[in-house]
Amino acid sequence: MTNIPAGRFITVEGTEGAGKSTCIQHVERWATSRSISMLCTREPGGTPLAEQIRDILLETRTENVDSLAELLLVFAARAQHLNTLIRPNLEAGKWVLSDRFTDATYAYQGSGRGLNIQQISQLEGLVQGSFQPDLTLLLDLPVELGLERARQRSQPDRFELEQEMFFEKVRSGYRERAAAQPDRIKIVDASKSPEQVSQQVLDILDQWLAGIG
Ligand code: Z5A
Repeated sequence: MTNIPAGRFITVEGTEGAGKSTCIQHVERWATSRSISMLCTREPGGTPLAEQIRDILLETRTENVDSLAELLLVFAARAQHLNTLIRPNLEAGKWVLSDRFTDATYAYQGSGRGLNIQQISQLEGLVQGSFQPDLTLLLDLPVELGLERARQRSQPDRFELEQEMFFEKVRSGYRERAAAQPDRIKIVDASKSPEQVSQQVLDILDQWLAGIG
């Protein structure tokens, strides 16, 4: 039997309609089956203040949103989320699972909006120090397929109104990060059937736990 270490931080990432919500349910069930106490949260958001910032970020508006203003709002929400929810729970020994984290900032604000990666990295250092997720599941699928899935679901928010090219850049940004950090970021082929995606997620979790337990 694998020893369960305390306080691990897992994130789930992906482009539009990748199936993060479904993946999160798999991770939660996997954790429960191993008696792991896990807090599930999301970005932007996760605390009352950060959720208010999320609303500001996602709301469709006629005013053009400056990309730097967007970046600073993302990190403001993250500082609150990290310092008042994520870190205290990890320090108490709980596991934390977040629907998106800083890889999303590199992908959306960096690759998607074209903001300077050095500036993102500086803000990351300011807000997080050296703090990083222990494991990131990157749900990867062709942009067109994800948008098709997402369209069947709900009214588009401000990000979802972007053109396909924006999401192509976001996808490339994510894949480049996964290639650069293969130990932490594990790619899941999210174009497969729900059962096949679920199996990939469980295999990654089991292998990873065996490596750290
Ligand atoms: N953002 C940012 O810009 N910078 C940052 O630093 C951060 C975030 C942290 C909100 O994120 C926005 O914030 C996001 C990036 C930006 N904008 N966008 N776009 P979000 O994560 O809350 O929003 P989202 O990307 O739109 O996620 P979502 O709505 O939760 O989508 P999802 O969870 O990936 O998809 P889903 O709801 O699980 O699945 C979509 C549909 O596909 C649904 O009907 C499923 O039943 C179906 N599905 C799922 N899996 C399958 C398979 N395998 N086959 C067929 N159908 C499937």
